[in-house]
Amino acid sequence: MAKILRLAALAALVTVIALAPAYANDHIVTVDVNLTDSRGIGPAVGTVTLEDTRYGLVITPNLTNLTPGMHGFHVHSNPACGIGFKQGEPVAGLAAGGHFDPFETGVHEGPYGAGHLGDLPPLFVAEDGTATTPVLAPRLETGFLHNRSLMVHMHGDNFSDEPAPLGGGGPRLACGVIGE
Ligand SMILES: [Cu+2]
Ligand SMILES: [Zn+2]
Repeated sequence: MAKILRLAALAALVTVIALAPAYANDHIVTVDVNLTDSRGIGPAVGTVTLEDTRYGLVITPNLTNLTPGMHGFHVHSNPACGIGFKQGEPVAGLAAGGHFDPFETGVHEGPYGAGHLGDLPPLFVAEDGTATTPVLAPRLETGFLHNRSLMVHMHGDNFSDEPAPLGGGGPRLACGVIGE
């Protein structure tokens, strides 16, 4: 009897080990990121990986050549990073559209709020211009994100539309299209 129980426990353990890595590995998406300015898409600055976990989407940057400090970081609606035009003038990254908002909330409340689903925790860039600190977006998963884009803004993000709209991130600094 004890032997059967031990075998059953072993079988359960083997099953858990076999399934766990499959869940993680099947849901990793790598995004190539480039600088963006009013002339269009600029030099490559690295990659960001998106990974589903039981806690939500883990977003891990491996970026260089950014300006130090905190940067607004969001999923935007369109799979594009080029310029758009506002009052006849070219604007960096405008082709990406607005913050990903499938439920049409129209409000910027950050990753823990009830507004834009694409609101992420800010991206931290070290003094040497690299970003390697992962962030967690608890409401997101990779299945929602195909054919969207990932955007890094020039300034930070206060998770509010006040005093500045969309967290105050301002100009679009770097961007990557989220593919398969
Ligand atoms: Cu944004
Ligand atoms: Zn937003």
